[in-house]
Amino acid sequence: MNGSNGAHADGVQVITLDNPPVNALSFAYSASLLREIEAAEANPALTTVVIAGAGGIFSGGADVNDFATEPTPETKTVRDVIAAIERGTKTYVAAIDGNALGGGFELALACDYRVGTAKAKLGLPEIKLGLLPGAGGTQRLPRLLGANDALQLMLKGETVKAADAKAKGILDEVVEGSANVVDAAKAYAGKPRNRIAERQAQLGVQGLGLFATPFVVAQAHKMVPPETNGGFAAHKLIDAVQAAIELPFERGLAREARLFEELVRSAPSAALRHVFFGERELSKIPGLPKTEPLAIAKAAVIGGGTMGTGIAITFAEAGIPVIVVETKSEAVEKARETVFGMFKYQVDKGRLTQEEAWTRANSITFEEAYEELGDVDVVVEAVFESMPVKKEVFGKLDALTKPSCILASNTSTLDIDEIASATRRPDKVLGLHFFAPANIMKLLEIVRGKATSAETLTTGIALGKKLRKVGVVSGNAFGFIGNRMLFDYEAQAVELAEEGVPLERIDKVIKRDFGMAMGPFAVADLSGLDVYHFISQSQGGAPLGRVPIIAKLVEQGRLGQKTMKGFFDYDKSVGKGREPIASPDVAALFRELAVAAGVPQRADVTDDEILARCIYPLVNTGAELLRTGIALRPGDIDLVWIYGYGFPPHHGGPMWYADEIGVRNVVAAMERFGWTPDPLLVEIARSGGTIANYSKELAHA
Ligand code: T1G
Repeated sequence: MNGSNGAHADGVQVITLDNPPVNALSFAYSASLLREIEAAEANPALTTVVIAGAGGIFSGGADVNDFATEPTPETKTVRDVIAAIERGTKTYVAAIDGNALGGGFELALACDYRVGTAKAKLGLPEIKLGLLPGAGGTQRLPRLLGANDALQLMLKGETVKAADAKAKGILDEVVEGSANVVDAAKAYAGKPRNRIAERQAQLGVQGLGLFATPFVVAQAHKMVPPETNGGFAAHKLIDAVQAAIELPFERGLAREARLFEELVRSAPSAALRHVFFGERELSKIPGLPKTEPLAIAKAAVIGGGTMGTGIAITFAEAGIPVIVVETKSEAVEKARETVFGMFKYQVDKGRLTQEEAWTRANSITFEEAYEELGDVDVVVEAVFESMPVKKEVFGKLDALTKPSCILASNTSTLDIDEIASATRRPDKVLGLHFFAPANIMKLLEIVRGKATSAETLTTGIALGKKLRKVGVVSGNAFGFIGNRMLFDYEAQAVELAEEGVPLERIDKVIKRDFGMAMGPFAVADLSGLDVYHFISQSQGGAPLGRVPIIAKLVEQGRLGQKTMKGFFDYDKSVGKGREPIASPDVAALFRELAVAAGVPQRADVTDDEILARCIYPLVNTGAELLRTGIALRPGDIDLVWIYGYGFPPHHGGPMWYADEIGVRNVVAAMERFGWTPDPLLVEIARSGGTIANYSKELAHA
């Protein structure tokens, strides 16, 4: 815990933040750091204190684990360390190598000077945790950058690289090499104190431009989502910056602290912290023997359609050369055009330089023959969703790729074990289920078959990270995790429409009121109603819902966005053809089929019932996936739905949301709807527990 290793000869003490893995400024570590600052302040031989970070990182900020505990009046936090610096008499210099985030950046902001290496990255990402910078960041950063720039940086939670930080005046100097940054910092020894607050405080509020208030604050409140729909922290952060503009420094700090306390106790922040830790749990697979992942130097994708080209681009953007195989020359050309078109779009949008796009595009080659795959390390198959077709492809791959090559299928619903049976290497087979568009969507379902080896699964997880995906391990069952839940969710939306609830009202409740990225009918139109119909047929022909609405719509050619009409109509002049428009014809067809099937028409369905009947199927099916071991943890299920289907992260995902509502209440609602709650939910409701805690007990069972 001791971070000081100070040589005092030149009146300079170096204090090194050393609390692996990210030098988090936990309550305990802050207390230790405070003692070191106080000792330095008491040492008359010192003029300067340099604060550096060990392990190639300055600090990842306050310890997020601590927010689950109630601090006592004796608890020391990073705020106390910063207050000691603020009232200190020494000159403080931050020597920053690597990340300085959250409280780490705030600690640096309290110093008089900041020196960084070229790898320094500074940011206040608290908004992503449903928080605001609670250690003076909302008061010091506006005094350094001006209110507007500071707000933008904090509301986006983005990091600033060294060169930009120097240009903005956040860093006083950028040096090459981590060893030099401490020496460079020492060179500021004896320079006058230059605390941002002091400097600006003398200027009073005019220093920040009082005129800024009406524009900056009012405008900012308009730019962020409503407090009840993902914007709670953003509005409080804006309030804190308003205090920086209008109040003296000390009072601004007090207001920031009050707003922080309100946020750290809030449901959205608890949900977002659950997402933060859930993402870091994903690669921890209980019972998986520890093995090294295989090196993936070269890849191949079979199939150059929308998914195949998107997957190829994903590999190229991760710096892995990739071959796209299509068996017909015209399909090869189409795939090539798609890929180059995508990179050109990125350049036009300014997301890539011409050179970056060129490098990436050139790392993708196109072939008609499997014979070119002799030296690839992984193949992702992305051909038509038909088992015979897939088994033929895997048989060929098995014959033509090197023995160590991993064979993955991008199938969204088919049986990985059956696909693997077409090869002599089932231990090397797994599912890598990308979500469309594959180069944009972050979710990747990593599906383990019965024979998938630990090495193969470990490699799949490592590859997911390399491809910058949120990789969730799933067992091998119909629909894996996401789509298995999606069908039950869609079925309930259809049943509500059968009872006479307008489709556009259902989508409004789910999208605009609850916060899903899209409503259930818009999602179905995006995926394609023919896809739903095909999957229903492959599962024995039962319709989604109680009437064959999808079969009828497919018959009428209403396939969704791709035909400009599905559940909704679409018009290229409205929202680039992606804005759903209610269709009286579809409403009439629903009524006709529902009345013929004897489905009672209701005029008393409330928005609350719509929400519950659409979201609770996710909870019920999620519980089944947990109970049957298809999903490892409730957090995994939550991340699938946040990253794959746009579930509002400030509700933490469907399983977290069920805990927010209370499992007893969810089960009672299910029984009112006439559903059969999953036994796991009934067990949790009976015991008065939570899904989150149950899974922890399960993990330790
Ligand atoms: N608190 C607690 N644990 C943390 C942590 C943190 N701030 N940051 C990382 N970890 C753990 C993480 O759970 C994982 O644990 C391990 O470190 C490696 O993380 C008062 C209120 C720093 C860029 O939001 O962005 O300061 O799984 O896999 O990819 O105003 O971690 O090994 O057991 O992510 O190298 C604000 C969050 C806090 C930064 C490193 N700070 N962290 O990325 O490693 S609130 C943040 C990150 C605050 C103040 C406010 C990244 C990273 P395990 P990792 P990485």
